Amino acid sequence: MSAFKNINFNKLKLGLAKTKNKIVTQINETLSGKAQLDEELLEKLEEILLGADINYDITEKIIEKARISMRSEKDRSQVNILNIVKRQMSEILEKYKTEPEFTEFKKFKPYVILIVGVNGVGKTTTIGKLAYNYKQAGLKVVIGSADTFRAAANEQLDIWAKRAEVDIVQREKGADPSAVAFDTLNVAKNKNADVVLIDTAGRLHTKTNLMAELEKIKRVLGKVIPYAPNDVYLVVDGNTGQNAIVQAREFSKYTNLTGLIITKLDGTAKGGMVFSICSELNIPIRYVGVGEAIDDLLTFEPDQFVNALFD
Ligand SMILES: Nc1nc2c(ncn2[C@@H]2O[C@H](COP(=O)(O)OP(=O)(O)OP(=O)(O)O)[C@@H](O)[C@H]2O)c(=O)[nH]1
Ligand SMILES: [Mg+2]
Repeated sequence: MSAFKNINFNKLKLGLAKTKNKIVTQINETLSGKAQLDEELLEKLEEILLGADINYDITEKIIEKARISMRSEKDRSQVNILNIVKRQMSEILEKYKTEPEFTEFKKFKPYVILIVGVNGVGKTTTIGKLAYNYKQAGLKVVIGSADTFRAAANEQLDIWAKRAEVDIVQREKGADPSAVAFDTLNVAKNKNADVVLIDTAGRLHTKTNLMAELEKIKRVLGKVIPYAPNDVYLVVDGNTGQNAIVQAREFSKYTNLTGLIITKLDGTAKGGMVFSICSELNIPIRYVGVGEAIDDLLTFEPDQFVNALFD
């Protein structure tokens, strides 16, 4: 759920350039010169889709649909084949179409979002970007720095808070992350804040003690504000491809994930993983990161995403 929409088609298109190149350009090259769709072409299509980190099931679905229309449709032209693929890809993302919006968000003051994920995926950067967007939407934001593990974590988040012009709550390195979460909610209540964003240390989903720490942070948030957190977003790195699904499943065992944020799509040709995630997980993708700048976080819109790939 969100109180802002950051939609920028051109930015998305640019951000997806590598993935687009991998999928669409290859498809176009394969199709060009071929007057008609045949089995050989279908096999090539299959290879391309699998190579772009689109999982086997989805690839098969797309190919099967293409095969059916190859038999039934008169129009076997390149444009039509591309349209079939595009339609299939849109359908996969379709289930994310409905999103409860602003009114829900406004019921909670503050609205509390906990950000989790493995090391280096872009959690802190994403918090900076989210804070900026919420602030731009006219909301009062407080960030909590519950990454007390990494030496430079406080400084890094502090820089983002200054950029976004929002308040931040920190403690010394080595402090209990739950204590920071506790402080942050109290500060937010006192300041009558609208949104709280809590950063956490990167943790490997295989380390049970670190995962248990997340449960504790969540528990403590609920002690200060019974409904908190409203959202727990898992940040995954677009470069990890299908491994993001493993991460999501592991984190889900410890905490109820309400959304995914996929970062660094600008640096990868594996953007096809978005389709795999949609088909394999029941967790909606909320935002995608397409760069390191403060306005490089975009609201995930299924139609836009497919259009940006094929535009
Ligand atoms: N190109 C690109 N880089 C990104 C994006 N999001 C984050 N990064 C970069 O990824 C690197 C790691 O980002 P952080 O925000 O520090 O990641 P983190 O998850 O907080 O890392 P830990 O706290 O150490 O677990 C930084 O260099 C960011 O600039 C993105 O959408 N695109
Ligand atoms: Mg961090």
